[in-house]
Amino acid sequence: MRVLLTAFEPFDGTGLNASLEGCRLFLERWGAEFDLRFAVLPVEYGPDVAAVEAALAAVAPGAPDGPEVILHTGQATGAGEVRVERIAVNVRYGEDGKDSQEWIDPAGEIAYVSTLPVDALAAAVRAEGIPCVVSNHAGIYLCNHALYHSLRRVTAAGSRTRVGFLHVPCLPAQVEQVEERGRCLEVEETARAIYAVLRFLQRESPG
Ligand code: PCA
Repeated sequence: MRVLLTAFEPFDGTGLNASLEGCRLFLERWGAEFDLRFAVLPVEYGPDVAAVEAALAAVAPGAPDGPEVILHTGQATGAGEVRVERIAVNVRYGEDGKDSQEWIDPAGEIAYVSTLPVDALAAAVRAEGIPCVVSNHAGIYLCNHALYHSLRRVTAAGSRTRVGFLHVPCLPAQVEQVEERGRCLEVEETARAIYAVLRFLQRESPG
């Protein structure tokens, strides 16, 4: 199964991003089981989707369908469980930071629904003993932005590429650095959650 997997750079001052650490461990242990390209996205509107585009161009140059799956991952600060995101909304923070909000694309669809089987994926992760829920809102920061972009892109292209997003809790090391965060997950659990999702999709993939 051809996969584009992405994580985000550290952005919260801890020097870590749980999605990046989880993806790295997943790649080390199980990456070879997939035809996979990995990209790290900047936490900045514009460069995030440019990095997605650059990775897609490299995944399957000339292959009209691109990867079979685009799985974005990101850190959900404060979450105590893995969240399989169902919906990307056409809203983002403004240029001046988190005090204002604007449309991602004033002419765009109000929202897109993930084309991954989110309920089945959450169950597959829970079956591994890892807390996991379906979430209907990825927020309006970069995680939602990347998911909105990729869903819009494959929809516009009429591509069969399936697109989704896994939001993962902070790592224990991050919680120690920033006390009020409270909840976290070991990196091993995050890596196994990513593996459970991709293995589930690989099993039901026609190829
Ligand atoms: N989490 C943020 C942005 C990058 C990341 O890992 C979010 O939830 O939008």
